[in-house]
Amino acid sequence: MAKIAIVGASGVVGRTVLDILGERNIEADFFLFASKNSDGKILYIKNKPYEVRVLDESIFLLKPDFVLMCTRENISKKYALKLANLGAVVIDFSAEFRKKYPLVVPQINAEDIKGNLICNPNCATIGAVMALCGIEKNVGLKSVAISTYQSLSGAGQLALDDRYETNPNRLKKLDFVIDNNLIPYIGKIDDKNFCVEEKKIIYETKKILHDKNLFVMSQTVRVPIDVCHGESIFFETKNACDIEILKQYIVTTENVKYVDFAMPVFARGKDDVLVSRLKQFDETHFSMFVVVDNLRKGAAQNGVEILIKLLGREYG
Ligand code: 2RA
Repeated sequence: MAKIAIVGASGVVGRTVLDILGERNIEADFFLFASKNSDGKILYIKNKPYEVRVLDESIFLLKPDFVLMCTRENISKKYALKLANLGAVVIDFSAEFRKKYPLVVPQINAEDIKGNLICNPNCATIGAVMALCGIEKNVGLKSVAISTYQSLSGAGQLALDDRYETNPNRLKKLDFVIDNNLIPYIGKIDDKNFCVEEKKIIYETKKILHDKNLFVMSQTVRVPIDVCHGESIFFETKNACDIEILKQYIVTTENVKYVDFAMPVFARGKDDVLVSRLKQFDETHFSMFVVVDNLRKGAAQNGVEILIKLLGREYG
């Protein structure tokens, strides 16, 4: 049986990974790691208890076959490559290695799963590429403008803790009060006025869709909801297309559903990316509204789906 380590197991994404491993009935020897704060905590995979260990050099002695690194850049930087060099196949959720290593959404580019370090894309990117993939494959895309409405869980538990805080001095994670507010950037803003999240979406969309020439624009916004990112996507196709046919192309991607109104209340806790309100402006210009559960398909589920592909290859 495979030895699988889950690093960052007690965080919001890590806990969702444990839920999905259980839902998908993955059988393996699991080892859970997290920071000192979670030392000794008991977490469950399909009702089976596991004690959380402190992440330190001992993980290298464990020699896991697979590692799900549900961690931020600083931790991934310290552990991911070393684990990969020791023979583990690492699925890394941080942005640290996304430019140099395969960046995979299994429903789109499973063929890119190669080597010992595979990157899980940014949550908002995953929602967008899932909705765009069928269009890109069938009619081609010229340009895409992605405006996001991103939930607090995308920034972790501390941002969720800020949900109802009205005193700016008591905020744990966010720069501004989010209660009754919108924050029009996510991550640091550079000297050209692009924030980190916008740059991730622009770069990753082209890489996953294998289209260097695709023109991608992005504006990202944090909104006061707990889970699920909304994305308003305007796009120009290479070839003229009828709106009803386009709708059929969109749902050719597995786990993409077309609904009347894509909303967090319908997407939360579900496997599917929801697409709605497809509109046609002229022969080649369209828009749609997309919602993805950022903790599931936007993070944990995508990582577990990469793992399932790898397990099939090694143990199938
Ligand atoms: C966010 N997408 O929502 C980012 C991080 N995963 O903050």
